[in-house]
Amino acid sequence: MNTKQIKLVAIVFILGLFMGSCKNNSSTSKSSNGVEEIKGEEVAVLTDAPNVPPPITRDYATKMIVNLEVIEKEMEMMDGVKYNFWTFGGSVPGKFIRVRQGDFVEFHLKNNPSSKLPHNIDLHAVSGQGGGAAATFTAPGHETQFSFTALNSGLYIYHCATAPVGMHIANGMYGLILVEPKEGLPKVDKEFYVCQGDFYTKGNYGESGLQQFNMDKALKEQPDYVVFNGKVGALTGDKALKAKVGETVRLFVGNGGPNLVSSFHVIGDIFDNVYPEGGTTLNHNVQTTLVPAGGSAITEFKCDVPATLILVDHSIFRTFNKGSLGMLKVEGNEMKSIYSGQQDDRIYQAEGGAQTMPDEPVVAAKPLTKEEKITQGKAVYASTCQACHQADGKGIDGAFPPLLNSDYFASNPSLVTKTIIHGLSGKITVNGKAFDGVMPKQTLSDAQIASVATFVLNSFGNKGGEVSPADVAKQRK
Ligand code: HEC
Ligand SMILES: [Cu+2]
Repeated sequence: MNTKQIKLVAIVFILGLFMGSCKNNSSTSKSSNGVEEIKGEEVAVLTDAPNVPPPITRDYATKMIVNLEVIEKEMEMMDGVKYNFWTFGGSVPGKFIRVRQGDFVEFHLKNNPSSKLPHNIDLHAVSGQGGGAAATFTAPGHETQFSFTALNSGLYIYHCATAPVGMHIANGMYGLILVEPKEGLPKVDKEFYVCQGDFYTKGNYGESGLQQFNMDKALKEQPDYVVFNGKVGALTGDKALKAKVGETVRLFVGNGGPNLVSSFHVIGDIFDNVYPEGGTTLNHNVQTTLVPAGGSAITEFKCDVPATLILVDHSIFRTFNKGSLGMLKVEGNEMKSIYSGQQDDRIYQAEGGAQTMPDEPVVAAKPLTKEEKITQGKAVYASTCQACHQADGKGIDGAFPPLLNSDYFASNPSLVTKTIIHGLSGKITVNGKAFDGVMPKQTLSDAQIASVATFVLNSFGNKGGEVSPADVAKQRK
């Protein structure tokens, strides 16, 4: 062969390779712009938090029909505190949507006829104008439709983007959409949906009744409430998440904002895996992961030992004073080699005596009814007393006496307020069991003490009774 012939053979060979690769492409059913061929159609299963739709097992792209309804409705922000929420699907956060990468999503946004305002939706999973916002501007009693291909896998926030955008988000208009990668996510035993949000009300944290949105506090980014899944206590007590020792748990964590960035942390375990910001990168052995406003994270961990794991925003005043506290109860056999439990406890009193909390300004307020006191008292109990006396009032043997059916104050209810005001130490006997601990005096306002005492007297099987702020003031002397 001469050089001309060699060149010709080479060109033919390269052309052949090129055409072969084109053939390959068409045989995996991809069109020229990388969009997969769509087979069949499905109506997407949507779930309310903390539930997540089942994993997708399809190995092909389909047409996914999503029906989402906006509903404006009054719900509780905390026991006894009402708020007019605007929702995607009737709860906060909005319904969880799960599709597969490559799916062609036909999105229907409905706005319930009872709504007062128009709404729309911006899905961060959408490549297109406003994430769908412009196409879905929906008046009350209307339905709009648009479609998109889920090009990128990941965990995405969606939210309302109708002006004033901040206010629509602040009223609860956000949720998560998961675009599963084509090969799916690794299998785990439990999946949960947890979404943080900050709320701004006319009254301060815990002030009962129907609370209005407060634009001033929203502009200053000073929320009264920071909560998981739309309510203080949405994930505590009998609503706590549950898992068993040895199980693997995946949390789809979102942050609707509107303002705060979350330092998401689970007290009592370590994230084995984190997909930071809901993307594809995999990080390991993480204690606290940042979840931006309008962003997400996927965290995974194995439940190694029985414990009540506490989900928090580690900007910790938010957790103990504004509501961002959830629980995951892990049940099963103890593994003393991993975690021993307490091995010793003795009295240690540093110089200066019992610990106290800094003074808190006393807020003048109208007198509360007994029911209102019990409601407010329950909140004070949860943030102040529960850590020691436990949610069920049973206390902890040998350390914290029970308030449940306590015979210590049964014949003298004023001992409850006295104990809270002045603290208590030395040997006491409660329901036949001896205690010799120290209860620090609680620096609460007269009104707060009256409420929490009334709550204790009327809860945990105790005999009832009522305490007024004036009674507390008298006892302080
Ligand atoms: C830091 C832990 C701690 C906190 C917080 C705490 N207590 Fe106590 N409490 C104790 C201990 C310890 C005792 C027993 C003291 C002793 O042995 O003399 C006690 C005793 C009591 C008693 C009398 C004994 C009984 O069981 O009837 C009452 C009533 C009581 N606490 C109510 C409260 C209330 C209400 C709050 C919240 C406002 C509260 N405590 C917060 C640790 C705590
Ligand atoms: Cu809206």
